[in-house]
Amino acid sequence: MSSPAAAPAVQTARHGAVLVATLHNPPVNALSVEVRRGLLQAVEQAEADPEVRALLLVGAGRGFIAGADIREFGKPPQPPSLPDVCNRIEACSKPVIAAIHGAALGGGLEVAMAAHYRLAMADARLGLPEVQLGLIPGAGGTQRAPRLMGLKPAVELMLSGRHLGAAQALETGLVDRLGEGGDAAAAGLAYAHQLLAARAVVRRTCDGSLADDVEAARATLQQIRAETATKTRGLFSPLKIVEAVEAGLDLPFEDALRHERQLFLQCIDSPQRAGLIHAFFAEREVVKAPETRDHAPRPIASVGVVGGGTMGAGIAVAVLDAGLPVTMVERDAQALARGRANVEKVYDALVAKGRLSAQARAAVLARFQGSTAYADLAGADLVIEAVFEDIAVKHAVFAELDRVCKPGAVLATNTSYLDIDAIAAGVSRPQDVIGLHFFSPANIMKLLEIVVPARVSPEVVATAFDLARTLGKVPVRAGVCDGFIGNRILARYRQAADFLMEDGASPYEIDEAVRAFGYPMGPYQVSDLAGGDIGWATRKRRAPTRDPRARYVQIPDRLCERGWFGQKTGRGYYLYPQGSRTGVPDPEVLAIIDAERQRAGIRPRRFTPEEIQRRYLAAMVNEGANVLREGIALRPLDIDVTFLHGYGFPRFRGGPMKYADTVGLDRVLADICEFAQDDPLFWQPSPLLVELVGQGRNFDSLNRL
Ligand code: 3H9
Repeated sequence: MSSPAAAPAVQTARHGAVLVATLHNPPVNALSVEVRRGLLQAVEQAEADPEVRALLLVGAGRGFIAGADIREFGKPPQPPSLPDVCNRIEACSKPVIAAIHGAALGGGLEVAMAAHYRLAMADARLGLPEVQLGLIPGAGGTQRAPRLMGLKPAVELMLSGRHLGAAQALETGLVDRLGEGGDAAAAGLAYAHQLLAARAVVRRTCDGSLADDVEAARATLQQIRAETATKTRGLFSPLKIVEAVEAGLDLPFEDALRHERQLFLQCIDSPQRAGLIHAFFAEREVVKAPETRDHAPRPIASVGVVGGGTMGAGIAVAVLDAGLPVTMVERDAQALARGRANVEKVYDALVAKGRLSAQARAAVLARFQGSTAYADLAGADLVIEAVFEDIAVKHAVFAELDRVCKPGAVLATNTSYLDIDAIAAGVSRPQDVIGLHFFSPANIMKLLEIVVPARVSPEVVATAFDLARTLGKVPVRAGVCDGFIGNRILARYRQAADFLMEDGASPYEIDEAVRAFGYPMGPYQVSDLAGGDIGWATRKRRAPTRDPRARYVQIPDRLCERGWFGQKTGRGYYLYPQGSRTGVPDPEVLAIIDAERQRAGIRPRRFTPEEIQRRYLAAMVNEGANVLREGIALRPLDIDVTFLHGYGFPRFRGGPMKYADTVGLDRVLADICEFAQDDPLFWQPSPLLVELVGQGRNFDSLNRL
């Protein structure tokens, strides 16, 4: 069977003296090789046709151009390159006009900046977000943006990666005018005809100057470089952006472009680029769970929340923020008043900071209702339970929900550890029961583990993914086990950290090594922030089922027994003098650790930061492999996204499984085997890891379902 020839990616049509070149490369008009070729041909066609006096570039569909085709990075480059295309557009002897609607990002904005005139529609979003992918603008953006907007705003745009709206783009000089109506082609055509009528000349961005006062510009860049080095510690591409712009101060335009290209290629080769682009695609893959393909979600127009503690209130706020009504149920009037206060506190803080008007606060809270009667949840389409983590308490809540909720209502639990299959087994409608594991603070943290018990209907799973989209969360599908994906893996690497601590590294050295890897905080700082009592409760719960042969570090218990739970009690692993939020090392903690080492008969030894990182990550990756093998996570990328959005894993490393691929699975396995010499029970290599190494495969080979 022969397939019909693909429609050209750039289609041209004459409208009087204007040649309109329309990009057709759904979904986002990325600059694939066909689009690049099509753009070049359009310029040549405009040059060659004596009837054509101007060329108009527009995008079909949702937007202008979302940038280079990210899927091409890392593959052999195919001509023409984007810089060549942009230079050819700029060199065109007839005026070229870009009419922008929707996204004009990265290479898309670079195409527009190479055109001679730019018009933005009301919905336009313009930006140079390459930095978020570990790149710099590589098709003249570092040279043309400063010429249009001024040096400092252009560098700020490139370093932040943020998008500008149409009005802001006009204000900064990035575009020349705003288009009327909703049709970019029509508005662009009207503008082109006006320009022709006014005998507008070819106006090349490259002819402008990068900075009027070169020395002042150099000083500005020097200051930006210093600030960037501190702010983006460990990141490769931000300083390359500054370098590319600075080169433009001294070099002719063409040479500056060549320099920009070299820096761009250095970024392309960096593992950070690979990690960040992996994160970009992984975030878009996680939403495509199998159940979402064939099953329509149930409509969710009202939500109930059981429990008004930190989690319940945070979930209520997340739902209110998405524009839905919430009914909160608590066991008595006092608890309900606390729950309501927890919700109001969030909005009061926003009003105090000037981020929300008193009127908007009132409008949000008008959608919030409190009750002490389960019967008030009878109309809810979805109820999320966020009560105390105790299976008997959960069973009691679900029995009530089973009694009062309407048929077809989704019954969700926010448990972090408990067996959701058991919770589902306790009700008459297990097909409606699912886990929605929010992370604290639930209105801020993006991650939502969607925990899928055995008997839930696929439609309910699809509903959970749809809810995540409504709430602006990043959903990850997880299976039922103790801790699901995130907390189960966390428990393992926290143990590895505790072993390191008992064996000789101080908590401060461990935190520092973990920060040096790219985390914002180390595990002991996190423990102090979250409250040591949480982990203590978990350890007590697990004590009866703990393998008696397994090594158990008692240092955290010693701290908890003293009531040192972290920031909220003024001390934990660190001291927090006078309510300060940044801790200082505590000699008494070090003394407790010493005493524990003696009690356990351990002669402390030194660990380098690199040794600490190797053990910490090997424990994470090994448990990740087990989670995959057991089907708790669908793909390695689901684990990556979980850790990027819920556990502070450095984004530029792509996630733990991507990181393991970068290091090489054989090396990770060799580390685990080495560590197993001291503790073979803890460091049992995951059979999946062994299998992959044996087959010469990596985790990424499991990402394609
Ligand atoms: C660059 O331009 C380098 C140059 O300076 C120099 C070159 C020499 N390529 O996000 P969505 C896919 S670097 C390929 O869900 P939205 C995406 O994977 C680039 N594919 O939609 C998804 O696929 P699927 C600088 C891309 O409406 C589908 O499109 N540009 C690209 O929520 C829909 O995407 C950027 O960094 C791409 N460039 O958001 C912009 N972009 O359906 C990156 C998207 O199979 N893109 N896809 O899962 C975005 O920020 C958002 O996609 C956008 C739309 C805001 C455009």
